[in-house]
Amino acid sequence: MKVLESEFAKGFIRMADDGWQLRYHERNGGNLSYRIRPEEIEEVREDLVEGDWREIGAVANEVAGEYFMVTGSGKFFRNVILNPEEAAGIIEISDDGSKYRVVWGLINGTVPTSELPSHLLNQSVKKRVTGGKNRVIYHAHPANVIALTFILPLDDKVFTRELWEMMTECPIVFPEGIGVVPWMVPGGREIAEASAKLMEEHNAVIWAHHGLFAAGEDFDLAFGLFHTIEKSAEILLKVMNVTDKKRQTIQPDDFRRLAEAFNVKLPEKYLYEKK
Ligand code: 2HA
Ligand code: ZN
Repeated sequence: MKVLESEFAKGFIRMADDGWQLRYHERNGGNLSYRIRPEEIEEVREDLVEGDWREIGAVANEVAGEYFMVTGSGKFFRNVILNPEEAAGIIEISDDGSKYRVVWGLINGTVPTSELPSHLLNQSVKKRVTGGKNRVIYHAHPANVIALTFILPLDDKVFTRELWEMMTECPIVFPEGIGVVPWMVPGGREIAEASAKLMEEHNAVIWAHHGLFAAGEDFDLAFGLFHTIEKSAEILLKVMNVTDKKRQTIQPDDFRRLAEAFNVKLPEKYLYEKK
């Protein structure tokens, strides 16, 4: 089968286009990776080639030998649906986790996303902590989340609690909370390692004054998490636009009752009493 006939490629392209439609991707902003199942790669084997091995810039040995569909560096998300073979591609990771080679797409000299180290380190951590279930890592520049990084303290506990309060479903969608990385230079190993460390505990990590990373078992879950967090940030900004004091909100004991009713674990560190 051709790569573009496969369900995973169709899901990847649809998610990229959804992100563009929802205004998460100005210009070439954002990037997406999907860890391909062995049976999915076998289905498209006839369509693959073997490029030259190149350095990743970080060691991702927990995903050694795996195949990923990734977006291309400098490519615009709005073009993924029109020209997926140039805006995206499939890479194979070497057996020592330090190199990759292109096996499909990324044509006309395109290279994988500039955030490849972050994607592969996050993919490594999430693969391990989910027992292999997590497959998608998604990064984009959602306006409301970014705006909050100028207003709230850059603290996991504050971001998680404030975003939980904005919609009752939030703590059910991200009970493990949201990690926050202070401003750092993007594209390298340092920010990749800082993010991956937070991904041990969270499925979403905010990069201050830059954007958001979300992880998920499939495209729906990763995109749904990203979308929920950005919508919650939008509500919080709407409230803040009107007042700096909420008349009423969801209280710590309400969250505890919610956790019981929906059978989720909400860490107590997020349920502090506010002054
Ligand atoms: O432009 O989002 O973080 C791609 C990016 C870099
Ligand atoms: Zn970015």
